[in-house]
Amino acid sequence: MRRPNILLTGTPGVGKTTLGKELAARVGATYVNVGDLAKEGELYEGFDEEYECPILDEDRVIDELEDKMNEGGVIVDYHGCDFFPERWFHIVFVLRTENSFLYDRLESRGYKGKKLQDNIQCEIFQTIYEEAMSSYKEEIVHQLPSNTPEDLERNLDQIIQWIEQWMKDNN
Ligand code: DAT
Repeated sequence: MRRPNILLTGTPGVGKTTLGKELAARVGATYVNVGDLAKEGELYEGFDEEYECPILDEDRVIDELEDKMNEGGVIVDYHGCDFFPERWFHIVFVLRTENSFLYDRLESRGYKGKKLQDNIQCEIFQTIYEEAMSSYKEEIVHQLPSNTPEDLERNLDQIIQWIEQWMKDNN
């Protein structure tokens, strides 16, 4: 049985992990958090002093995931999207959160100063949405509002419906 691969992307704090884990649990898919994967395998190539974070070794991340992606049924969660092979994903969701909500979420995660401001700006300038639109076919890229628990439920319902339709059409 063929199953689709889904990319969940967007600015840190928009709710990718929350949605991805719940979605995977409900449909029995494999959830992959690229940040955690990199941490576990130390898939880094240096440290970014300005952003105070390690630099992802994108090639090694791709090598690590390739077999799993070919099997299908994988939900990938990452705050960037331009380095994955385009062929991996059948649909791309860019989660979007209003500033006031995002600010509170990032602050309670301990972000402050430049890191907090940069992430808020990333959302205001819809940086990740534009990255997704230029990295994948526009018709497979969808924005999802991710402000409230009601949004989360609606997003889950919509994605599950889409998966069921995809499975019917492709098996
Ligand atoms: P990300 O994986 O994009 O960094 P997350 O899933 O860790 O984001 O969520 C960040 C915080 O926001 C976390 O405390 C859960 C909360 N959250 C996520 N989605 C939400 C939603 N739709 N409504 C309210 N809070 C949400």
